Amino acid sequence: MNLIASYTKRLFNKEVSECTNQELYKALLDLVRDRSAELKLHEEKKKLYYFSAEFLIGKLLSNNILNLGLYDEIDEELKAAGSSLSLVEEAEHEPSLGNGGLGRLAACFMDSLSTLKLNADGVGLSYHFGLFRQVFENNQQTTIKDAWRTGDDWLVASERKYDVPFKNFTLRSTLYDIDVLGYEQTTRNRLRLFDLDSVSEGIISSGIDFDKTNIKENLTLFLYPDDSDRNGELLRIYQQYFMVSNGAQLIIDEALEKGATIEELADYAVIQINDTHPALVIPEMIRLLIERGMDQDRAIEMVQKMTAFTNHTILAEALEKWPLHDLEEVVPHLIPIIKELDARVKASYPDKQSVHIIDEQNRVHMAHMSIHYGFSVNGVAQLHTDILKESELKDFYELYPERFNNKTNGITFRRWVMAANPELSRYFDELLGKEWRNTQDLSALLSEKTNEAVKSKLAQIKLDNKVALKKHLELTQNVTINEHSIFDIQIKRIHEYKRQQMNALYIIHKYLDIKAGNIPNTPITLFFGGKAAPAYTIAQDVIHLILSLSELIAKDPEVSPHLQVVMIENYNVSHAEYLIPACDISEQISLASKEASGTGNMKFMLNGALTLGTMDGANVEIAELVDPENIYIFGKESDEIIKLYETAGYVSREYYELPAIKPLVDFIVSDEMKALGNVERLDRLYNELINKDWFMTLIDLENYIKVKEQMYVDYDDQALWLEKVIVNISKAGFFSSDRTISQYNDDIWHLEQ
Ligand code: 26Q
Repeated sequence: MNLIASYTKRLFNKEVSECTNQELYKALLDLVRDRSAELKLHEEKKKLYYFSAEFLIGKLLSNNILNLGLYDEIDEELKAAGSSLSLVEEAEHEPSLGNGGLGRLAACFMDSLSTLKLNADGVGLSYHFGLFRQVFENNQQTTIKDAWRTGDDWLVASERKYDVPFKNFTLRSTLYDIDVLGYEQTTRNRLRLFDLDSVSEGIISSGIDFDKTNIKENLTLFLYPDDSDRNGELLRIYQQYFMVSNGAQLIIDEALEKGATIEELADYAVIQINDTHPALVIPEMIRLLIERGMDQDRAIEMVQKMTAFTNHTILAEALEKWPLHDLEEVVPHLIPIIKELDARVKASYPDKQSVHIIDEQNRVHMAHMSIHYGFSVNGVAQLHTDILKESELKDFYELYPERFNNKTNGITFRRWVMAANPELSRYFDELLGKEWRNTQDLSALLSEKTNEAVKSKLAQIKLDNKVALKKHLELTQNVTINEHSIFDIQIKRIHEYKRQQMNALYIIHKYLDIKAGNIPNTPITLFFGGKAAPAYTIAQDVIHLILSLSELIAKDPEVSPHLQVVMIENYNVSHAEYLIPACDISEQISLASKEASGTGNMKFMLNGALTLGTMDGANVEIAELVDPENIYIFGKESDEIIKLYETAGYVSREYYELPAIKPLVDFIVSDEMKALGNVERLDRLYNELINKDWFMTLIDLENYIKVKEQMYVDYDDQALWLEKVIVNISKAGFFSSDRTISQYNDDIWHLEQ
């Protein structure tokens, strides 16, 4: 009972009960650091270096306390002193070192790697501000910088420093480490984040604007937002090269320090590149090996044996292609190597332009380089990998069928149920015993499917989590929600392919329906959360539409008792931890073939929400596991969508003219919307939907409305609804990232266990 007291005494000369939450946070930070330092680093020969431009780790305090096995003890001590872990954690500032799914996946993987006792570090950048902070003003997104490095953070400066050569100057780095603890382990791994010594926060002018050309002072200031229109920004290349050159030097040094010779490097290191953002590690590592005396053929062969690539997208516009000219500007010393790599491909496949690294417009295809000069390529869900093999990367699959493999994504149960939903976790303990915490096997719950006591307990936990979310939103954004309503949630980056705009059109449908006198049996609260890339105009317009609808409905006394729309400001991991446990309906409504996997879908399922989704990404695997009666699937399937793209067969106007659809789309530019919204944004979105609609919002709209209405009706039969919930939870074990990481290790990395 006296764990924290010794720290508060030493730091503040106070009892635990006399401390502010900020002081308690500092005390616990020190306590966790001391305990972490007692955990050993791995000593096995081979190490995985997981290279990623993003690690969306979220707050670490309660996660680390949980992994140290101190959760209950500390929470009790805090509660006895009138506080709690979740209150103390309010004092921690979440690091925003990722955009969305890819970054969060990397964080879940780090947790699983440590838990599975695998020797593995993450390699990335220590951005000073990470992704922007989102603020709503006049129903629109504005962006400000997010200072997360408060001094009371988890970064620990190391002694390692490297020089990274660019065209006209050399920049120096410092390596910062963040410990990554596994669940109840005696060993730890680290996140290795490089920062630029000469960086200067003073060059930020206002908001998130800064001098883009001042590389010596800006390189690690910000994380790039996931722009949908890529305009070959040089700074992004500077960042990527800085990350991989530092990482490659670290790999070589660590191997040599263990007594390796440079010839043996591949026995000491395997590199996973998380999408193409770190792909320049291939030519950089080749360059460094040559510099250390290896001949070129051998260096290329060695790097090829060490490097594996994960693809996270099939959106053509998201595949990185850097103009050779830009690379010449930034890293001229890599150009001969990239040209050599390309020449070898062209010599082998002279007529197969689709697999060349440098194309006819002199652009360097990072994915192509990663596939030719790596030993493994994987997609992140079965459907995604199949599409890569059959269409996007078909020509590569024909050349190297043995390199292609699937690794369906997963999530760490430590954060996404044990820490985020402790009440549900304790109930699992009670029902199933504690073993699920190590195995993530919840299948024994299935036999409780018709147990009324279990159902009512699950309903009680859901209500408690709704109340917790209600309090959280009252505190953070001053809105009040109805905990007795259906919680229908869509939280993810704002992107046309994810189709938040389709959900918004549903809201219009429901609004008009209620206006016409059709009152829903149970009130409905629709939640949205997500940031839009600042350069992505249509995504901004979608946010504006949702916020305007939210205001319209809130101000309408006829409708507001039955329908509420809440857009979460600055959606991030911490908000997700409140939203997901409180959810009834998980919106996974991407246009089929476009969402590589999704991982939110898995988090919701685990926390007892039912999925409303298309046959896309990992939804397909969820549907296979739970059977059709326990999931709400709608919309066209991927084969048909892919065919429509090939034949340019989708004409949005044909759908717009349908009597059920036209009034909904027209409402966007109605007088009542224009009275409270920005006319330019509303007009633009309206025109986009009727004239282009590249991600086919209207094609699935009618079917979506129908299935969603059915879902609301089914919710009222709580006995049956809870049976479906139980089936979903009982099948969620497959989506543990421990399973995913075991598969990566068995098939790709082959680390000692
Ligand atoms: C690229 C170039 C320039 C600027 C930004 C970017 C950039 C940044 C981030 C491109 C893509 C991303 C992020 C992609 C991403 O999050 N993909 C998601 O990965 C998840 C984990 O595999 C999947 O579950 C999602 O389906 C996929 O969308």
